[in-house]
Amino acid sequence: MVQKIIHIDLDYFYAQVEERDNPKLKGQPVAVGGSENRGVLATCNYIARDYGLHSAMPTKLAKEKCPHLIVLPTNMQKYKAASTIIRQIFYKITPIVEPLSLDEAYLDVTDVNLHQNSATLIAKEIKHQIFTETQLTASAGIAPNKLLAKIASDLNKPNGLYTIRPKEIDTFIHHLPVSKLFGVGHATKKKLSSLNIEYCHQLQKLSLSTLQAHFGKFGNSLYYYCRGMDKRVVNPSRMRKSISVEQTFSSDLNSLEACQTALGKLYPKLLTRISNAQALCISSLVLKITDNKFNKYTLTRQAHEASLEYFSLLLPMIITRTAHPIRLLGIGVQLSEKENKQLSLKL
Ligand code: TTP
Ligand code: CA
Repeated sequence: MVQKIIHIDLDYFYAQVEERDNPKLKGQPVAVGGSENRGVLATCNYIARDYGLHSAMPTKLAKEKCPHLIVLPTNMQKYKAASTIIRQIFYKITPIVEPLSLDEAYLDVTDVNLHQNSATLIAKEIKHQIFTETQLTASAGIAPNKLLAKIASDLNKPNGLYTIRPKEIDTFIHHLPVSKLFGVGHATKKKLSSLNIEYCHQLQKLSLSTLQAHFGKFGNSLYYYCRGMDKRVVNPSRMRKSISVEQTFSSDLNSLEACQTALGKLYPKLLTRISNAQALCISSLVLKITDNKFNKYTLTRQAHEASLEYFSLLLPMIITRTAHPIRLLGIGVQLSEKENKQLSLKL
């Protein structure tokens, strides 16, 4: 039985909400984010993207690239209000909704008896309802699985809609860059490019055992993903248990001071991820390191908020566990199951 999955993703979400609420911003490059003094962009509209601007770019650099950029502070209350309306629209279509963040969700519409069960027409209707009720545009991807639905929603952004039918999968996947596959980040991409692999059809030539040898458990997923296959189901009860960010450094870090500097750069990225997640409570902070001998260490401490001060305090405790330089640093938070409590953030 073929699944019908829709992935919906609002366009330049925070900035679009700001544009909607202040029509004077229309036609101008607009970003939402922190101040020029050490802040980063949460996002920016497509006019600003034409200048090379993107999420997580330091605001100072963004202003250099686009001097007439309008940078607005985040207003989470407004984004959460829009998100609530959007989710209600999803739940009117099906209970099988898996929200990924405030502005993104998967819907399994395999058994939805609307529009003669055409997932494309259902997606059109969802886009239409979102626009009618929030005046915001969304992009939709429609495909037989989560992997392809998410890739498809990105193809005609903004205000896009793209359907991949079962018989189109082979052609579609053939020339897809491997970097588009779920879970392929910077490190995996680099490793694949050292094997001269850039596109899925090249990845398809590697056997399952070769992929497992290079990428461990993820090699198994890669084997199926590069064929456009994905067995993951839309999980309506899925709640994020943790949020983290990590960085592998091009040259190893040799001192606590260097690690503290790296921590200072990672921390704002963690905060933006936390603020974009579903509202749950923080139960602990997690630090992890990998040294240049590939020894891994993790430190977890109970906490109800993510603060740079506490991460900085914990850092020496984990660093001293190894005598070797550090190649990877990660920080994160574990979330408890309790819902409806405010996330506590120290910005
Ligand atoms: P995204 O869906 O990744 O981006 P977007 O909606 O701004 O743009 P598009 O989907 O059209 O490419 O993220 C949704 C919101 O999450 C975004 O509007 C702001 C927030 N966000 C951050 O705060 N920091 C980040 O690094 C990212 C990627 C997103
Ligand atoms: Ca989005």
